[in-house]
Amino acid sequence: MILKQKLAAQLPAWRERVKKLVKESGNVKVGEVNIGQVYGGMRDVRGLVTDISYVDPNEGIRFRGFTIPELIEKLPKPPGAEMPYSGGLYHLFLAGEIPTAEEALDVEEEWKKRGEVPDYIYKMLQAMPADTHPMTLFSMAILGLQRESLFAQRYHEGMKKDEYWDPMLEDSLNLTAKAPAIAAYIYSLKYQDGKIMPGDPKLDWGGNFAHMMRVENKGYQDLSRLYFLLHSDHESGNVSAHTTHLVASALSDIYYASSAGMDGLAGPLHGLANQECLGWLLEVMKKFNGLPSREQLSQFAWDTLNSGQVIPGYGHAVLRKTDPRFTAQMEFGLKHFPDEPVFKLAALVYDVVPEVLRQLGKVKDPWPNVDAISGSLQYYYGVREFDFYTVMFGVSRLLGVTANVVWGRALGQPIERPKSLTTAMLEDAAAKAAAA
Ligand code: CMX
Repeated sequence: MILKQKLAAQLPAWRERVKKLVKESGNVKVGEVNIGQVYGGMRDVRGLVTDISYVDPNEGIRFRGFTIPELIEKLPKPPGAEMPYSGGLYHLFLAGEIPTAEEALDVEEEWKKRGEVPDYIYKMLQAMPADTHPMTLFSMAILGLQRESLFAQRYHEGMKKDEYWDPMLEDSLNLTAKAPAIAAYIYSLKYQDGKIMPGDPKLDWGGNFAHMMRVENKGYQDLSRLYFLLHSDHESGNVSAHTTHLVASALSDIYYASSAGMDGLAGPLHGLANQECLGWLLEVMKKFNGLPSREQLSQFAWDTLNSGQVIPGYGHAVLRKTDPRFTAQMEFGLKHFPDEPVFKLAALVYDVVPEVLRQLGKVKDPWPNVDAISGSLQYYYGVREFDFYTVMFGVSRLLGVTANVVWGRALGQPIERPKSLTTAMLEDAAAKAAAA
């Protein structure tokens, strides 16, 4: 496979680079940690490394140095499509460079070969109670595949540390290949007739997801490709990426690690915000029997805040400007269905809610994040069961977390184990600082 050869060719130089950095400059400080950060969710503590993406607080995400508009322009696209192959994005994540069409198709073809979901996974999902959350089913399906892990098998047989990345990449390709079919089946099981929709071998990974969801529409194929690009990676400190990295650092395989990552994604302050968000928009529509005025919407937002809830889809731990992932989706909606009422409401919320959050005084980022609008685009294409939305986020996020874990293994990253302190120790440190 081209991707594997490209990765293997880079590794010796990368390993040397990291070894030299740590050996010669291991004592150089890159930041300090204060008591506020220890008790405050480690915000802005510089303790992780990834070369796959970087989130600038004012600019937003860059994947391997490229902004979202640059990627949409430069990555190869299926014939006639507006949005790029996800296989090309995965190549970029892993090999570090924009692929040719041939290289993007190399990944797409691998995914096709590896995409069949074993029957026991379907049976396991069918056995669950009907009210099980789709994210629980998704995480279970990933964990259920663990018995297939080549990494686990080869580790037990004995392999050199330098080789770890290879079965990790194999596992990652096998898992990401199956993820769209698993997600579409969960949708069928929960909201359709429970039948397995076979994939279309003529379609790419993103387009095939749309097909397996039974939304036979070129617009939805492109939305799926865009969605999978936008949600894939957001550097390594977010809950899903960090959890996956942490679990994998114990040399747990990709199935254990990314299933745990998906459990973090299922939290309402993280990926589940996209389902909360559409729920909130629909509540507004219901209360005002359609689009509200600006004043009505502002009052509704205040009512939400006064009842102790957050405005889902707004705010971010790192970003301090409108999330470019929001902007890309907004542009897609404006181009394809500017007059759709729920989309129009999402746009109106963007006009009204930042000012409300600013007035609240404590929110560091009053701007929308990726989740503020994604549901309204799905809604337009008829995918309206919003507790499914985080599963699509999960399919996409697997691209980022698996690529990171492969690189983590390739560079020999060790088991992660930060140090804890007691509150009394922190009080002691505070008293000493005050006395000095
Ligand atoms: N609505 C109401 N209050 C908000 C808020 C929002 N959208 N965003 C932040 N705040 C509040 C926080 O709850 C916090 O209040 P307390 O001091 O009373 O606890 C205060 O403002 C300061 O928070 P912050 O430093 O600005 O934000 P954090 O880094 O702590 O949290 C996030 C970031 C995303 C969890 C938060 O903005 C939030 O809860 N947003 C709504 C949920 C959401 O959209 N999550 C999705 C994020 C993207 C993703 O991961 O998918």
